[in-house]
Amino acid sequence: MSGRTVITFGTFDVFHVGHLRIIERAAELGGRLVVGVSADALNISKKGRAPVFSQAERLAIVAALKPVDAVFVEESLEAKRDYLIEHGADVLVMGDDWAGRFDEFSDICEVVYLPRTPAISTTALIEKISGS
Ligand code: C2G
Repeated sequence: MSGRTVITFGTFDVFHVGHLRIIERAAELGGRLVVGVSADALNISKKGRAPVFSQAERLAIVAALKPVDAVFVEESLEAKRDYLIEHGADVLVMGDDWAGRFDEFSDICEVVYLPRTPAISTTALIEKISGS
C-alpha cells in the first residue's frame, strides 16, 4: 500500500477545499501522489471557456501542496492510458462525478472514485464572487 503510486487528474481552477480534500484522500491510498493538471487548451475545448487561473498558476498551486509529489500537464483526455503507464500509476483516483468513466483502466491499475466534498464547486464560487 505505502509503495503504491497514486494518480489523479483535474482542472483545480479557483482552488478550494473540495480540491484539497480529494488530493489529501488520494495521497492516503499510496506512498506517492502524481497529479495531472488539465491544460488551458483542454478546458477551452471541453468546457467552452478558459479557466480563471492559467495552467502555469494552477500547476504551481497544486505542486506546492504537501501531499503532492509530482505534477504534469494533462493535454488530452484521450491520453489517459498513456499518462497512467508513463507515471507508473498503481491507483487512479477521481471524484464520483466521474464514476464509471474510467473503469476501462482497471486492467492496468486500481480505479477509485471518492465522494465529492458537498456544496462547493468552482462554478458556484465564480457565480458567488461575480454576484450573479
Ligand atoms: N472535487 C471534489 N469535490 C468538490 C469539487 C471537486 O472532490 N466539491 C474533485 C473532482 O471530483 C475531481 C477533482 O476535485 O476529482 C478536480 O475537480 P475539477 O477541477 O473540477 O476537475 P475536472 O475538470 O472534473 O477534471 O481528466 C479529468 C480532467 O482533468 C477534468
